[in-house]
Amino acid sequence: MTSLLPATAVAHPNIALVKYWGKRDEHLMLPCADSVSMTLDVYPTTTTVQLRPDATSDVVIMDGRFLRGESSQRVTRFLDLVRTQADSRDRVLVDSRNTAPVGAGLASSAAGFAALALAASKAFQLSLDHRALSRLARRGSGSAARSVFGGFVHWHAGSDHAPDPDFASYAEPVTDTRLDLALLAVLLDTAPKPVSSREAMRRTMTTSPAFHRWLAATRTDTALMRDALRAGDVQAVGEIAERNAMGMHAAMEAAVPPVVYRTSASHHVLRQVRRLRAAGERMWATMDAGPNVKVLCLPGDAARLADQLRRLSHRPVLVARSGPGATLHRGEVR
Ligand code: 2P0
Repeated sequence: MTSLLPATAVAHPNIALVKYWGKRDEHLMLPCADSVSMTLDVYPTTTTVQLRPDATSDVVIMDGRFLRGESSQRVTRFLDLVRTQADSRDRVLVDSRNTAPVGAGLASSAAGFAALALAASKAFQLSLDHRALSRLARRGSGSAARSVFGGFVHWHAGSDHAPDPDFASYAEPVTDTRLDLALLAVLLDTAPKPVSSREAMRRTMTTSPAFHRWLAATRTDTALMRDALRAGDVQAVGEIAERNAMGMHAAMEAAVPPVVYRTSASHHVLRQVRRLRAAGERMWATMDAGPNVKVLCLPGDAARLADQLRRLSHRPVLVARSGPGATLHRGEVR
């Protein structure tokens, strides 16, 4: 029996300190390696799911517009997973609102699918624990598995030798750390990505001679990152995060044809980060599937370093802190 009450959930984007890049199973969305992230306190996505038992198709509204084509089908395929688990054929109305500005590089599918997984599972009255919710969110977008939780999060790749590889790949919070980090995002470019991250991952895996070396390093980096978080060692966390991200971009750029997200403006900011660090500042860079440079630092240094980066880049710099996991509240579909 399903409820007709709408369910509303809120989730935040996350930034990976050890990156997820490459799937070993595209259908089940199983990553090649573990990753470690920090959920942010900025730009929540709020998603409401309302069952429409008499309808013949799902309706998806994103930021006030009807979603069509492949984006809408991706949501429907995800909802089919929820329907299968709930043993229901009910169609739904999804109303999702993002708060990230276009091009911030933080309007990720992670917050979107984490919020959708929570709202949809509640609307269909599935009782999922957090781990099961992260498995479900993963099926929408890999990194969404991590946005189910707040603070630092470890997404386990699981193993193909596990009895159920889908079951073995879930995220969980990192509880053995007291480290508090800030993230500065230098917003360099608002143009759409030249290549979607899904296609870029595929191309990197299949054509980049540097991919397997990066993947082997990433497996080590996850263990080292967990140690560094446990020790509260900001320098080790920063160094691992920076080299892991730069190695990921080097691997992408060695793909055929190359996947190039770093622009001359990105390289300019990366050089400034290295220069300031050489002058004694504790700051480390990371980048995702776009040109924006994100900088990890201690919260007490964040405002000052953000000012320096604004002055040096002439671009807006966003300051984020550690944020909460996905949460639920009942609401009305507007
Ligand atoms: C990450 N990124 O770990 C990496 C680093 C971007 C660069 O997760 O295909 O949108 O939906 O699983 O999660 C972006 O990839 O990709 C991502 P899909 P997703 O944050």
